[in-house]
Amino acid sequence: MKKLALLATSALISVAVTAPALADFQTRNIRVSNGINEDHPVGNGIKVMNACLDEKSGGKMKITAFWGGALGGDLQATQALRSGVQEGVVTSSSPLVGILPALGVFDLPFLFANDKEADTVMDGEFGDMINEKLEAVGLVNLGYWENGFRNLSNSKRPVTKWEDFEGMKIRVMQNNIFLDTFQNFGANATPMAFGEIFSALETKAIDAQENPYVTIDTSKFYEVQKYITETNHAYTPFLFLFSKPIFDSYSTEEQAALRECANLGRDEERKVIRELNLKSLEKIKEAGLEVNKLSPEEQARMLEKSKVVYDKHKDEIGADVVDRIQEILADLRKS
Ligand code: TK8
Repeated sequence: MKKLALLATSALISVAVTAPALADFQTRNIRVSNGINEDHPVGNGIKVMNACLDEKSGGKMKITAFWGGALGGDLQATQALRSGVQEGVVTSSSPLVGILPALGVFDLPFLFANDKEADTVMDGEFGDMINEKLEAVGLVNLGYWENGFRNLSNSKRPVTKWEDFEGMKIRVMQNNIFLDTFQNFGANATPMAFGEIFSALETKAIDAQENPYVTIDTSKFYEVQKYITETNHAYTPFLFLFSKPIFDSYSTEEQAALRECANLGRDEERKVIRELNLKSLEKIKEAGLEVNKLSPEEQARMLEKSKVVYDKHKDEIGADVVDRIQEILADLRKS
C-alpha cells in the first residue's frame, strides 16, 4: 500500500516536471515561402527541420513550405513577415537591401573566395551583427543557408572575359550593386524578380541570368540557355527569415526549438547542396550547354574593374560594415 502510494507520488512528480514543458508548445502552422522549387536542397533542409520541430514540440509545430514563388517573390514575402501576416521565408539577401542596406555587403563582386570563408563569416560575429540589424527591421534570421556561388548563363555567346558582356541583356536581382556591377562590364542589366526569369529567357526578353548551378538545374533555366560560365562572381546567402512580431508572440521554448531546428536544417542543406553542385553542372552539360570557366587572371581583372562598384556603394552599405568584413577576410587568408 505504502509502496503504491509512493509510486503514485513519483508518477505525479514526473508529470509535474514534464507537463509544463509541453504546455509551452502550441499548435503552430508555420508557412515558409520559397522562390526555388522543392527539389532544391532547401527542401532537404526543411524536412530535417520539420522532423526536429515535431520531436521537440510533441507534434505541435510544423512548417508548411510553399515553392516556386507560390506565396509571392522574396521581397513581397519578406514584407509580409515584417507586418506579421506570414511566418517565414527563405530568401536571398540581395533583394532586401532596400529594407536593410548593410545586406549589400554580400553583393560586392568577388568578395568570398570559397565556401569556407563564407561559412566562417556567416556563422561568426559578422553574421550575428547582421542578424541584430535584421531584428531592428522586424526580421529574425534563423540562420544563413546556402544559395551558393553565382555563375552566368546566356543564350548569346561564350563569355570568358568581361568584354564579352557588351550589350548582353542580363537579369539581375532587385539590387543596385548587381545592377552597377553588370552595367560596368558593359551589359544591359535589368532588375527582375526571380519568378519572372524563366519566361523572360524563353521569350528572349533577356539573354542572360546569373545563379548557382543548383538553381539553374532545379529551376530548369538550362532548358532555355546555350552557354554557361563558371564566374563565381558572388556568394549571396539565403536567409531563413521569421516574422519578428510572430516570433515574439511565441514562448521561449518554441523560439529555442525554431532556432535549434533551423541549425540542423542548415547543416543538412549545406551538405546536400555541396554534393549536388557538380551533379547539377553535369546535368547542364548533358542538356547541351557549352561550359566555360573564368581564368584566375580574368577573375582578378574583373575584380579590379569592379573597384568602382565597391567605392560607389561603400557608404550606403556602411563603411564600418565593409571594413569589418574585409578585415575578417584578410585575417582568414593569413591563417
Ligand atoms: C529565389 C531567389 C534566388 C536568387 C535570385 O527566390 O533571385 O536570383 O538567387 O535564389 O532568392
